[in-house]
Amino acid sequence: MTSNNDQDHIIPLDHPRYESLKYRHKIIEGMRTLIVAEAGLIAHGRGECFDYMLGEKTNETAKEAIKAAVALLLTAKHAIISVNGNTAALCPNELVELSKIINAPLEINLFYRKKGRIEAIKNVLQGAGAKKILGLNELSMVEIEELSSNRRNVDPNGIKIADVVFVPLEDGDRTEALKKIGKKIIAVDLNPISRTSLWADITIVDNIVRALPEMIKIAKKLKDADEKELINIIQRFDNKKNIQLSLNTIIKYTKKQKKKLL
Ligand code: PTJ
Repeated sequence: MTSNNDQDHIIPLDHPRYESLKYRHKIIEGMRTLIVAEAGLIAHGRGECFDYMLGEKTNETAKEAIKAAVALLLTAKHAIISVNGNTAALCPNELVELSKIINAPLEINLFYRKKGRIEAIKNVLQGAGAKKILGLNELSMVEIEELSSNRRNVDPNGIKIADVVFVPLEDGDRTEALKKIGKKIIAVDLNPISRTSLWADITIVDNIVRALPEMIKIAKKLKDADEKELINIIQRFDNKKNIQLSLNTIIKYTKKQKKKLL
């Protein structure tokens, strides 16, 4: 049995690591079509390593963070979903679906601004049904002075005015800069001790390919909840404690694997 999702790389459907290989090849294919930066392959590999140590499952700790993240997005005045190459290549449909449910626009914001990448990402998001995408018009961009990377160029109607910014698969600098100018940050990062994870207000330690469907499920449930309930969920959440629990998951999983060798 073989899959036909990638013409050059035939992954047998009964391969024990089929899912992982499928996403790996989406990233490779994304790089060929300019959606993903070359460095995105390395970032993905780093993520895979942490996912292994987490048992490749969305655990209860991540689910708690997801619930708080959705509550924060639903209570925001101007929530924005920041889209980079890896996320667009891995889960364009889920980005668009979440954006519609929580009524938060998608803004393309890249670290590596190679020519043609914004267009390629725009096309994949539009193909997934996105109607409005921010971050497309380079001439109308404004700068976030606290940030020196390319990510400083943001849409005046998007990240610039947002109170809550959702940043899946992020590099540390921007999270720190956005926090300094008073934004609330929600991150998805498989590395619980990355700078982004430590700086964010809510860190979802999970693979984006599992976290987004779970966020969509919870958003559908919480969409009509009253504000008091949502605020309660946000106030009960403690990000530092949640990160500690994620680290415990890694320790427990590693110990379990160690025991198997005894
Ligand atoms: O598309 P661009 O130009 O905006 O660039 C995007 C990348 C990802 C290349 C850029 O932001 C980057 O270099 O990021 P870093 O500093 O490598 O950080 C990426 C983080 O995402 C790391 O902590 C990884 O562990 C984590 N990560 C990688 N893949 C996944 C992930 N987290 C969740 N789900 C994943 N699938």
